[in-house]
Amino acid sequence: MPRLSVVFLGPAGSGKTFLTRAFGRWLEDSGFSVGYVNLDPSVEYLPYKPLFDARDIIKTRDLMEKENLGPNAAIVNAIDMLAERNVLVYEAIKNMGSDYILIDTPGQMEIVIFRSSGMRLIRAVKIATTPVGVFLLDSTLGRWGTEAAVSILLAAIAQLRLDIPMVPVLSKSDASKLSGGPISPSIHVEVDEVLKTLNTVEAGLLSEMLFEVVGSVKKYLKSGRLIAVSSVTGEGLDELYKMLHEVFCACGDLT
Ligand SMILES: Nc1nc2c(ncn2[C@@H]2O[C@H](COP(=O)(O)OP(=O)(O)OP(=O)(O)O)[C@@H](O)[C@H]2O)c(=O)[nH]1
Ligand SMILES: [Mg+2]
Repeated sequence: MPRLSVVFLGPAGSGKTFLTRAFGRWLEDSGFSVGYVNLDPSVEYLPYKPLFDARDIIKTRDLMEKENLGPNAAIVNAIDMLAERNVLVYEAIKNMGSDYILIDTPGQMEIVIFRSSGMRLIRAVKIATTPVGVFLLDSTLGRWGTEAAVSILLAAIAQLRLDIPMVPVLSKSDASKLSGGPISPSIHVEVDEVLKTLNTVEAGLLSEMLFEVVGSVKKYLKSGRLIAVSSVTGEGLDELYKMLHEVFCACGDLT
């Protein structure tokens, strides 16, 4: 049976690390074993105990001090160094006996998505397991209209670059202030509903462009739903599990 892994991706501070922990706990409470992987060499505190930790290979802070680098140059160098040793990532993940492998990634998602070293790391994950990406978008920044449409687009770009199926997820649903918009705040919305709000609420060139672009890419997404989750209340974690399984099963030989 193929090994299943979930790769948490998204902009800085979108909630990747907390969701890795919250979803891991949800899986453990449901009787599954979970292997945690930290691919972020910059993180100071982790709320879970990783079986593989990028910081055992390189710490961004050490690079800053030893090489006199600024934070951005240091994180780029750290990911490059990690990618050079991606065989270690591959071996660690391959040897994990857990039911699920949850992979936390750096906040600077552009390094993972747009630089070859980030892509090399994800390739190592792909050789060792069958991954599905969870692309987080902070719902406190907006859960409908242009924000949600841009989120869907970002998830599609991540899918395109990394060549793994990507599930877009609105994080921090408990803290979302934008409830009661044209889409009632619910556990999930259909991508089509998001597109409708573009037309009715936010007329203009940006909405028009998003309507057309998202309308075109939505058929390539692995899910027509955009679900909302909270790592604080646990809202939506069961829905996330169901959605991941739909995607795993859609991948073909996983049942
Ligand atoms: N209210 C609320 N806050 C959250 C939730 N998830 C994360 N946070 C908060 O958001 C902040 C960032 O969360 P992280 O999980 O560290 O985000 P991240 O994407 O891993 O951050 P980087 O790795 O630094 O990019 C923290 O202060 C958390 O307390 C959530 O579900 N609800
Ligand atoms: Mg993090």
